[in-house]
Amino acid sequence: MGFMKIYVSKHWKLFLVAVFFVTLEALADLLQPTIMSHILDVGVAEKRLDYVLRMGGLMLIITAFGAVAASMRNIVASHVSQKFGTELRRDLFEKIQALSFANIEQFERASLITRLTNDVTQVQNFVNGLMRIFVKAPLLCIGSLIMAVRLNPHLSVVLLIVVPVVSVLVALNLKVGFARFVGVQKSLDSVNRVMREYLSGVRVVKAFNRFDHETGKFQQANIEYQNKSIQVTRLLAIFNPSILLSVNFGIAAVLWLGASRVSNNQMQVGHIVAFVNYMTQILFALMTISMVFNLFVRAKASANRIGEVFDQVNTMTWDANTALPTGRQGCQIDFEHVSFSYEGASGEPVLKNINLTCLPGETIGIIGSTGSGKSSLVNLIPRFYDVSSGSIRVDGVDTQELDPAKLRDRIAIVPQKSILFSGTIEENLLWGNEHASREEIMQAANMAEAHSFIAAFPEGYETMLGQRGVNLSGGQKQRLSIARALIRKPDVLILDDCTSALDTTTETNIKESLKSFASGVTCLLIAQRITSVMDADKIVVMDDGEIVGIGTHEALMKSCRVYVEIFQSQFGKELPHHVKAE
Ligand code: DGT
Ligand code: MG
Repeated sequence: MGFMKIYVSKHWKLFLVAVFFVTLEALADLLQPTIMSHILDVGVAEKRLDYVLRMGGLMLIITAFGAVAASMRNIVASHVSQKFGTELRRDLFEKIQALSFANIEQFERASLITRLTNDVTQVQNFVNGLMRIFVKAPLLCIGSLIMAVRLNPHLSVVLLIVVPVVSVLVALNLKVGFARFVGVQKSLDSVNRVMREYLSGVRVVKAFNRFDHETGKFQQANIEYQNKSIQVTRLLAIFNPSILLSVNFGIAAVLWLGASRVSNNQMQVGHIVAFVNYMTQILFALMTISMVFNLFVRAKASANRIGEVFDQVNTMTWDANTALPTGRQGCQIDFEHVSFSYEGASGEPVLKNINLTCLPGETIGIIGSTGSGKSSLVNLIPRFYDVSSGSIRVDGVDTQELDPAKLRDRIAIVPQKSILFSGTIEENLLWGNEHASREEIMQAANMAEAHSFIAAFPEGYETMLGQRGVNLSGGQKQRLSIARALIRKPDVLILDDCTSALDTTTETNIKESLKSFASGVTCLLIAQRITSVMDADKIVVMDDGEIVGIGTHEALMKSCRVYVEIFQSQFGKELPHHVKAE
């Protein structure tokens, strides 16, 4: 909840303005019953019409005054709470943006979305409520108490019993409610998660006819959400009427006590009417308090969840003064005894003791069976994750000391799974370099064999892509993400299995263009097909998280069993006689 301080310090002035108007409004409400009692006891009892009219006029003026104050506080409250909500959402978004993958993986994606949307709204609603009714309720409650006691101390005995009973009820409501509201929020998370998973995989769900299964999953989450919400509503259904009942008993007691006094001529009717009026105001104030407390409980649960995100300390640190040496094309990358696990130092290592040097301008092919750690290896270079032990040096600088943004400026990556964003093709390509000219874009698209299919679209480079580029084929997406990387003119180019969806002719063409492009660029090329990496300067063979061979194709054919096995599985040749089968 510590994060709230920032916003409090930002908005407290306007908040006070709202409180000022609320106070005026409450004062107006508090004066009415007393004036009413005067009208009854003086005007009506003594049959003085002019007095009744005068006092009636005063009541009208006070009401108008209260109404103006009410509109003012509404305006201020809406303004402050909207602004607060927007700022909170923006800051939370920026915080999430700045977190490392390791940080983000501590939260489920769906829960991050609920935190950004529903949780922020809950807190915002509370802030709004705080300024509109929450401040008014205690004012009215205490004010009515004072006015009632002043009006008639004898009747106030009733308050002595009713007020503590109701306070206990409100407190209990709070205590029991909190855990339940947290539960409701959690189950809303699951509904979102199931929905998200379903929507992102909707084609596969339909293809495998898993509709019933998914519906079942959704129903389960949905019903749990329903049950939790019902539990909370039930709780409210018990507490609110009990509060109502207690106060109504109080009113009955006032009428009963008052009636006996009036008949003894010890009290005037107007006092009883006013007293009952004050008690009703107390009742409504208490009901509002318990309602706003529920809002508070919900907001607190939400604020805690938002706080959890704000409290994340970025696992990635760097030294702002460290920079990569400039003026050289192509970077040297050194892996020294690198081990890595996705679950932190204690987890099962995905990479074990990796030692590898990529010289500037070299093209390194990486091959190995699926799950052997190829993608994990290259993802360490732009510091998507930090190594568990060992170090990676780019141009001699340990990446752990480098600002990831500076590091990533020099690197272009074509991820294994092409990810594009909604927008035009051109906008997507400009991700590589926002200042690229049309010529440069077309040149890169040409190299990536993408120009011809883009030009074939009626709107060419202006063609709109759907979310994640759904309106493109897998191969088209791959070629666009290659072009996007080339536009960047990087020092290090990482191609993670980027030709898997392309036919061999297209792949060969791209490789030819890359050869001229990549001269001087350090290029890491992951591939499944040996032909894709055969002519690399160096081929790295990965097996189960380890490097089992580094060398040229010829050298590996002689010395690396795993490489030969991959070769055989792709070309079906006999084991060359000079490789000893182990
Ligand atoms: P591929 O792309 O199928 O040819 O396989 P590689 O060689 O690229 O394998 P890689 O590096 O994606 O995965 C190596 C191991 O790491 C494998 O056991 C799965 C695991 N792994 C990969 N990505 C993640 C991740 O984001 N989180 C966690 N916890 N584990 C991951
Ligand atoms: Mg991979």
